[in-house]
Amino acid sequence: MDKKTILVTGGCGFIGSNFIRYMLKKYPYNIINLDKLTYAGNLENLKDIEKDERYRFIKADIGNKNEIDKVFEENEIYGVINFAAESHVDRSIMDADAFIKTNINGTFNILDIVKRKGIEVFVQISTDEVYGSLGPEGKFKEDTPLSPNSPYSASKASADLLVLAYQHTFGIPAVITRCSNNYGPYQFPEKLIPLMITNALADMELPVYGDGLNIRDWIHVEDHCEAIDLVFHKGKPGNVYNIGGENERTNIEIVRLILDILGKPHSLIKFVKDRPGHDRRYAIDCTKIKKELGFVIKKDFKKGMEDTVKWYIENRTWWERIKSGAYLEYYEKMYKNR
Ligand code: NAD
Ligand code: TDX
Repeated sequence: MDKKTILVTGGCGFIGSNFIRYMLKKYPYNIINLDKLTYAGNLENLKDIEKDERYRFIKADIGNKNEIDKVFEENEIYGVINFAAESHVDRSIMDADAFIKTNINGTFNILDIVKRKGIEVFVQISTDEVYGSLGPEGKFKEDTPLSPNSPYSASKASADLLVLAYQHTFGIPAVITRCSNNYGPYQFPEKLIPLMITNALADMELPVYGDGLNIRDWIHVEDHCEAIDLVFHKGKPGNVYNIGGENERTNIEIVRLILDILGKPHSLIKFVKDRPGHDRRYAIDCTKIKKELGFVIKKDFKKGMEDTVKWYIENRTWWERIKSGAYLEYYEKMYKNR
C-alpha cells in the first residue's frame, strides 16, 4: 500500500478542500493540509474527513519561512500541491498587500524548501488570468505570453515565473496548471456564482458588473481536481498545463440561469459600476492536457449548475455563517453605492 505523504497548501479553501476529499477517496496517500485559515479558509469545508487517520491539518502561513521549514523538517513529504493563495480579484484591487506576501513570497518560500529537501513532485496551482484578456476570437494556449492585468493575476504570474526559474536552474520537479473559472460546492460567496445564488436565495439584488457581457470559461471543480490528479502523477517537469471547461458563458447568462433554476425573478438583477481593469474574455485551449495526459471534461454545465444550486440550498448554515461574519463588512465596502 502506498503510504506516501502529500502536502496540500490552502486545503481549507474551495478547490483545495474538494481536492483533498477527492484524493483521499481515490488513493491511499497520507495528506497534510497546511493552511493559514484566512477569511477564505474554513475547517468546516473538511469536517466530513477530519477524523480520517490519513489526514492531518496544520495551521501555518506559507509566507512564514520558519513555519514552512518546520513542516518539512518534521515530515517526510513526497509531493507538494500549492493551492494557498489570496484568490479574489476585487480584494486585490482594494488592497494587494496580502497577495504579494502569500502569492509571491509564499510560493518562493515553498520553492526554496522544495529545492533544499529534494521532493518528488511539485504542482503550482496557477490560473488562466495570468494570460490577461482576450478579444472575441482565439483562446489561451500554454505559450500565450503572460499579460496579467490585476494585482491578483500579476502576483500569480510572478509566482509562475519563479516556479519555472527554479525548475530550470535547480532542476526541481515542478509543473504548473492554469485553470479557468471553477464552480461547485464550498466556493466562498464572494465569487460570482455563489454570490449570486446566495443573494437570490435571500431575495437580495444581484450586482452584475458593467454590461454583464464579460466572458468566462467555467469548469466544475471535480473536473479540475481530476486534471490536477493527472498533472500530479503524469505531468512533465518544467511544463505548463492549461485546464478549462470548453464552456464560455457571459456573466449575465450565468446570473439568469441561476435565477431560472431557483424560480426567482430577473428583476433581482442590478447592473452596477464595472470592476476597474475588468478582463473581457477568458477562454482556455486545453488540447495539451487532453492529448498528453488523457484529460476528459465530464461534468455537463447545466447539470453541474443545478447540483451547485442544490448544494447551496442544502447547506444554508454554511454560507449564512460566512455571510453574517466579517464578510458583511467586505460586502458593504465593495457593493454599497456602487
Ligand atoms: P480560496 O480563496 O477559496 O482558498 C484559498 C485558501 O488558501 C484558503 O483556505 C486560505 O486560508 C489559504 N491561504 C491563504 N493565504 C495563505 C497563506 N499565506 N498560507 C497558507 N494558506 C493560505 O481559493 P480557491 O478558489 O480555492 O483557489 C485555490 C487556488 O486555485 C488559488 O491558488 C487560485 O489562484 C487558483 N485558481 C482558482 C480558480 C477559481 O476559479 N477559484 C481558478 C483557477 C485557479
Ligand atoms: O458581484 C460580482 N459581479 C460580477 O459581475 C462578482 C463577484 C463578479 N462579477 C463578474 C466579474 C467577472 O467577470 O463575474 C465574473 C467572475 O468574477 P469572479 O467570480 O470574481 O472571478 P474572476 O475575476 O473571473 O476570477 C476567478 O477565476 C480565476 C477566480 O476568482 C480566480 O481565483 C481565478 O484565478
